Amino acid sequence: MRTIPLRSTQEAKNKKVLEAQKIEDQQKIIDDNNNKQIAVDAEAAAAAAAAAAAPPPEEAPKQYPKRMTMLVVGIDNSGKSTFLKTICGDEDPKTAPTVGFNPVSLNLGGSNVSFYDIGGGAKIRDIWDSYYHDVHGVIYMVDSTSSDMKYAEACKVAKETLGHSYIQGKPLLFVCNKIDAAAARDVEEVKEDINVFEPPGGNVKCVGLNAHPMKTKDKQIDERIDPALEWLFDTVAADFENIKKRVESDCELEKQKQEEEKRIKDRRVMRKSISKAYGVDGEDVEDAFSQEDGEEFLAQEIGFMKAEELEEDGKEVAKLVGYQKLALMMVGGMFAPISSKKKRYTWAEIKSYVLAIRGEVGLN
Ligand SMILES: Nc1nc2c(ncn2[C@@H]2O[C@H](COP(=O)(O)OP(=O)(O)OP(=O)(O)O)[C@@H](O)[C@H]2O)c(=O)[nH]1
Ligand SMILES: [Mg+2]
Repeated sequence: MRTIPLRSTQEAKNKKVLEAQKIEDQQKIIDDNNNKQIAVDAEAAAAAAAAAAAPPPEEAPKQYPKRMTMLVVGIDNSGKSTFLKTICGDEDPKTAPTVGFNPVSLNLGGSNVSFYDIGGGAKIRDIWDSYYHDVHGVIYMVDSTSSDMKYAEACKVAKETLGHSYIQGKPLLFVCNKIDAAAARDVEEVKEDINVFEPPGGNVKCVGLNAHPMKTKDKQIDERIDPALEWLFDTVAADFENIKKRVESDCELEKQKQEEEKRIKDRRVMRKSISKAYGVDGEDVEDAFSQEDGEEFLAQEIGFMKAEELEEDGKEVAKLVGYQKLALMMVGGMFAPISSKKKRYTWAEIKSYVLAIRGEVGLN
């Protein structure tokens, strides 16, 4: 795996200049000494030479949070998977359109960065927002060479995504990819079209680059990639405690939202099942047991061997759902959920829930 140097290119160049200067200085001292013909102690000279030959002291590695998670989005063909393959060391990445979600992991010494690579095809975009709450930073990628039609689509989707409440305010690396291709739009133009503001010292950075190493002039990894990534990691790390708290509260919000969606869906299914038991609300009668079979089925659903073991309240609920198979499974799941994390309902609670749904379909 390729190691990201985590030092900006300019800093790396400065370091090289300093190292060259150091060697030159050491050489000058040796020459001066020779010229003056000073008697040099052999042992001291050997020590000096060894010190001169020793590599410069290593820079202390950066301390990043143990785990950081980055979302990588943008519509199809923007180059997300290529970018991730490149930063993982693939010199000639080959990709196919990503179907769904593909996690990519990068090791930075003591910390691990997970990238969520999500397919950008129109049919997959529905799943994007189920990942937003969970990430500390975002890489948004646009193909700067796309046709006008595709570009308009890219701008519309980018505005929606970057305006999402789980995304807004998180460190954002905005990438205009394929920037050296002849048909590439200018970074400033793309920024303006998508309303991306890059305040100095803020947590938004825009960069034009080539994600594919074979598309750069020298067929090497684009030297704009590492500093851009380093900026993102640094920016997330600098405000990590706050971002982490935000992710935790967004995760809680998301959990509540999903539970609410599940409640609504379950209610809809229960309504349909009860309707199927009685042939109401536009449904045909389907999967309705006899009283005897229905009670036995519900008893087994909640772990009893025989129907007689079922409480009277349970039998009443079975009757109220018209002994319909799916409805019996659902009320059984409410009374005796398989998962210990799920709420257990009493027969009285289940009965009032079923009565309310019967009311909705005109059965009371
Ligand atoms: N010219 C050029 N082509 C690139 C560059 N980066 C990626 N590509 C090409 O763009 C195409 C799409 O790249 P992918 O990485 O698969 O795009 P994606 O964003 O992951 O697409 P989906 O998974 O469908 O969302 C591929 O043919 C890549 O080789 C680049 O820097 N320059
Ligand atoms: Mg992809």
